[in-house]
Amino acid sequence: MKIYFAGSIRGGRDDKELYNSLINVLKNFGTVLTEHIGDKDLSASGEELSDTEIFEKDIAWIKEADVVVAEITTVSLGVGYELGQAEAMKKPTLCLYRHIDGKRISAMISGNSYFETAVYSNIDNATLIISHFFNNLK
Ligand code: 6K6
Repeated sequence: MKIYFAGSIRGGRDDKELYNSLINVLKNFGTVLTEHIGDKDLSASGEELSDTEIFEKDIAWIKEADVVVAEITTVSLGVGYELGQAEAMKKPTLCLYRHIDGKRISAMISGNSYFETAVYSNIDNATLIISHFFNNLK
């Protein structure tokens, strides 16, 4: 099972430790192609690859992946784009987010029945949601 994990980079790195915890949970279900998303040393702008190389590599990884899991609490244009690509490539896709007072996730995600979206509040209930997602894959 190859898993593409998506999380904000230039959209903001406030949740990077959470991404790392989610990636560790996901590793129980397969190979995470995008472990760097949880890298605590990755700054929002400091990157070694050109933007074209990043784009081409990530699109190839989405194609290669069996499933896509995204943490969407921190709004990210890149994650939104990846979700659109995941839908176009018919990849089973789980979107996880945390409730934040006064904030709502985009209707383009919550209003799209293609995506499985779930609210979580800590790594334990995120783990249950992730297990349920993998156990119910067709
Ligand atoms: C090097 C090491 C770690 O990251 C880098 C370089 N940057 C990126 N590398 C890989 N994927 C990236 C990078 N920047 C953005 N992305 C992709 O877009 C990721 O797969 C994320 O899910 C998403 C984040 O988009 P923004 O708009 O928040 O940057």
